[in-house]
Amino acid sequence: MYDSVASFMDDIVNKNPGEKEFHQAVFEVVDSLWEFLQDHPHYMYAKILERIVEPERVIMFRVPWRNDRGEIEINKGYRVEFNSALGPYKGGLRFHPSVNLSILKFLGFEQVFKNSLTTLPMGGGKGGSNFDPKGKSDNEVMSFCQSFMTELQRHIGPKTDVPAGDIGVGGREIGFLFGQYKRIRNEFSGVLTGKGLNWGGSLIRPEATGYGAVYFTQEMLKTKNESLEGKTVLISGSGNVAQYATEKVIDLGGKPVTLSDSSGAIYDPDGIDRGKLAFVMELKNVKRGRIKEYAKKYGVEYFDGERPWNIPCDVALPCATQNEINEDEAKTLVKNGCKCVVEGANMPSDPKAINVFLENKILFGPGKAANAGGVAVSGLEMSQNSMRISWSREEVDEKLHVIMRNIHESCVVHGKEGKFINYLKGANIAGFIKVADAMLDQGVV
Ligand code: NDP
Ligand code: 2IT
Repeated sequence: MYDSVASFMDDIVNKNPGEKEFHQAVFEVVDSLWEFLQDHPHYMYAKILERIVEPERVIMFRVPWRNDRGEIEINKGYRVEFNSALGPYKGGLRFHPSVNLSILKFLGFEQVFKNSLTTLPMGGGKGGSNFDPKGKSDNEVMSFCQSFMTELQRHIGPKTDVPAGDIGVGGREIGFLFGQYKRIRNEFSGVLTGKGLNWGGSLIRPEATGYGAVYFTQEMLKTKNESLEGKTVLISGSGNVAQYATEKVIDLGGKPVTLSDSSGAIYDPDGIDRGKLAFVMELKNVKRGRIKEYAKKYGVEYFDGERPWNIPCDVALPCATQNEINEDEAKTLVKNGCKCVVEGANMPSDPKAINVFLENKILFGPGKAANAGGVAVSGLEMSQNSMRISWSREEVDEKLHVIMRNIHESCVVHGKEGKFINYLKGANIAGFIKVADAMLDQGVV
C-alpha cells in the first residue's frame, strides 16, 4: 500500500512512461481523494485505486485509407475501454493530429468519473485517431471513417461499448461511422450516440455539453446569490461545446465576448449576439473556416496565435482543449476580476492554474462535472434507442437540467470546506464512490 500521493504517482509514472497527460489526470484525482481514502481504508485494502487507474482493455490498430489523389495514407486508431463497473464503456472519439495513447488514457480516465456523476448506467472509455480532418474533403473523411470503423466494429456494440463525438468528430463523422458499422454488422442499433435526428439521434444532444456547462455555471453562481444576467463571459474554442455554451449564455442574459480556435482568438466588446453566433456556426460547421473571419466580418480585434484569457471578465468558460489555461493566465483572470471558471473542455486548466483558482477561492467547476451534460444526453439517447421512442426537445432539456443540478448538488455534498465549495474534490469523491462500490460488489475483476 502507498503511504503518500507522491509514492503512488511515482509508480504511475514508472508504469506508464511518457504519458504526461495521463499522469496529470491521475494526479488530480488521487490528490483530491487522498484524505477521503485515509478515512475509508476498505477501498485501499481492496486496491481500488491501483485497479481504477488501469484500463480494462486498450485496442490499438492501423487505419489505412486512400486520399483524393489516390495515395494511401496510414493513421493510428485507438479505443481505450477504461472501466465497465457501471455499464457499457461510453465516451467520445477524438480525431486530431495530437492524439496519442496518453491523451486518450487521460480522457478515458476522466470519463469514468464523469459518467458516474451523471447517475446513468455508463462505464468509461475514449478513442480516436491522429487523423486530421482539417483540409480534408468529405470524401476523404468518409474513406477514413469507413476504414476506422472496419476495425473498431469488432470491439464495440450497444451493450459493450458506445462511442460518440469529441474534438474533430461531429454529426458528419458519426454518420459515416454509423453507416459502416451497420453495413458490416447488418444491424441497426444504438452503437453510437450523437446520431442524426432522423436516424436514431436525440434532440438536444448537439447542444447538451455547452448548455449543460452553462446550467452548471448557473447553479454555481446561485450559491453566491448571483446569476449570469449582465455578466461578461470569456469563451474559448468555437466548436460544438463553445457554440452552444455561447447560445445558452446569451439566453440567460450574459455577454459572451470572445471565441477562439487553434489559430487565434477574437474579442468582441459589444458581445456576440444570436446573429453573430449564427455566422460562427455557418463558418465552423459548414464552411469549416477560421475564427479570424469573424474579426474581418464584424471589425473586431483578432489576436493571432493567442488565447482569450487576458481580457477582463466575470466568468470564463474554456471550451477548446486540454491545458489551455496555465498558471500565469489563471493569475491574470483572477487579477482582472474573474469570479468563476467553468470547464466546458476536458482538463483545460493545468494543475498550477487550478491551484490559483482554489487558493483565491473563486468558483471553479471542473470538466468532469461541468461538461457531463454531453455524455448525459448520450445516455438519454441510448435509453430512447433501447425503448424505440424519442422524447421532445423540452423533455430532454428538462432531464439535462435536472442531471446538471444533481451533479452540482453531489459536488456540494462532497466538496464543502466550511463556506467554500471545492468542486474539484466534490466531483472526484462523488464520482469515485459509485464506481468503487460497484467494483467491490463485482469482486476481483
Ligand atoms: P470541436 O472539434 O467541435 O471544437 C474544438 C474547438 O477547440 C475548435 O475551435 C478547435 O480549433 C479548438 N481546438 C482544438 N484543439 C485545439 C488546440 N490544440 N489548441 C487550440 N484550440 C484547439 O470539439 P468540441 O467542441 O466537441 O470539444 C471541445 C472540448 O470539449 C474538448 O476538450 C472535448 O474533449 C470537450 N468535450 C466535448 C464534448 C462533446 O459532447 N462534444 C463533451 C464533453 C467535453 P480548430 O478548429 O482550430 O482545431
Ligand atoms: O468528453 C465527453 O464527455 C464527450 N466527448 C462525450 C462522450 C459521449 O459519449 O457523449
